[in-house]
Amino acid sequence: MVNLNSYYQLITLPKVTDSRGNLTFMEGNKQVPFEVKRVYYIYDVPENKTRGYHSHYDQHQFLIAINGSFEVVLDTGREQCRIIVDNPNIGLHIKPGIWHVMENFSKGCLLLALSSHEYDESDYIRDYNQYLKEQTML
Ligand code: T46
Repeated sequence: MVNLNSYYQLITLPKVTDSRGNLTFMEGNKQVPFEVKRVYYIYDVPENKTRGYHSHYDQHQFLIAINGSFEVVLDTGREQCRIIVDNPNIGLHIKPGIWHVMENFSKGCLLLALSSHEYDESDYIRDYNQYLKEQTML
């Protein structure tokens, strides 16, 4: 049985502070633990709307709340946890194989996502029962 903790990691990014403000940076295969193939961002999420409800076969995601906050529920079918993402210099690395839901987006939240793969719908499992079935076959 694979442990829930092995599916994710919170990574603190560098933060360069001087009298002009803060600067945070990240590079693929360095602070971001995979080669970055795609960037997307999620914003203007209406109050109480939720997103995600899928797992990936191969893709890694690295999620940052550039502004505001959101929460991610991670679920293996056996274990669940909730991660609050609310700091522009802390990224959440979500590995493949974990069901994830994003919720409780704050007003004005800007979620920046880096992905290890180009967009490919066949990499998604969007049916929870299918996900559970595939988990039990592991
Ligand atoms: C993930 C979480 C954290 C594209 O055409 N290209 C893209 O690169 C992406 C990300 C999405 N799309 C299309 C696919 C759907 O028709 O945009 C539509 C909305 O995507 P989705 O419903 O998958 O969005 P979320 O917020 O539920 O999930 C997204 C990522 O898709 C997913 O990989 O892990 O954010």
